[in-house]
Amino acid sequence: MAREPVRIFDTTLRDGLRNSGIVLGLAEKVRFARQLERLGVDAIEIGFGGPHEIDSMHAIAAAVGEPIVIGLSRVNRKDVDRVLRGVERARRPGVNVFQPTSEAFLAKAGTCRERALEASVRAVAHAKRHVDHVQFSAQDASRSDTGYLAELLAAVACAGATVLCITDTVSHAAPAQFGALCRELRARVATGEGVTWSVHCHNQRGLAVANCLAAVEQGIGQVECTVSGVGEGAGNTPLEGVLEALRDREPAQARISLGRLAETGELLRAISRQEIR
Ligand SMILES: [Mn+2]
Repeated sequence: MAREPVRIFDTTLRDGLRNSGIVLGLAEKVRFARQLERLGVDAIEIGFGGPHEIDSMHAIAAAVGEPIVIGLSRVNRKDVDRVLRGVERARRPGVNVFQPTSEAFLAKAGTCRERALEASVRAVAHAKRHVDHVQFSAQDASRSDTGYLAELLAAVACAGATVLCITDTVSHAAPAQFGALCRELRARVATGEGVTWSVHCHNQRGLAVANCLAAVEQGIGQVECTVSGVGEGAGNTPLEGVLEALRDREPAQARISLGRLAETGELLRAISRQEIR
């Protein structure tokens, strides 16, 4: 059976801008989103619906045609509604609902496993009433209890999530361990047809691309990344590195225009108000 091409989810305009020192104005964000579409990415995450973002989210959503346009949301209903408004002008809108799942992050968020599971299911079900494409991301998944993760991911899939994302938020994972986590979760969580698994890694230890490759080898179908790996600290998984690592899996790159890769990085450098490392 032919393998599906790995989907590329670009979060330069959301996670890439967060605490990275890079500032883009509205016109620059729209220009960059259009370039991502020309490049051929499958999904573009554009913001979290904050008050200073809503105008740019509307403008980007209206400017993009083919890629799924995604807003990031916490699990509370008010946030989901705000993000839904942010992406409402997109031809293919989507919501990415995230919930911390490790003990450390649950405690920091003042919640517990049971309440987090209930809130996640409610948020996914609510988003699903408005858009088809609903992703759920388990934040700090690589430091979370695997049994709890499996239970939570099964519950949100049942509530309508179409993408399940395993994250390495604090750059805790190493490739063998991360690949094993992906394998175990895929084995334990029964998902229906049409559910895609995704990974979102950070690069503090320089392992983001290696972790993503280990995940893809376990059948993960989507990788989240940023152009030039921009992001907080050492940044996110660099798009360029992912494409290089997946080069031998032919269909993975079929939709990405490699000729446009360098010009995409150059455009980001040109429109950023701060030098990119
Ligand atoms: Mn992140």
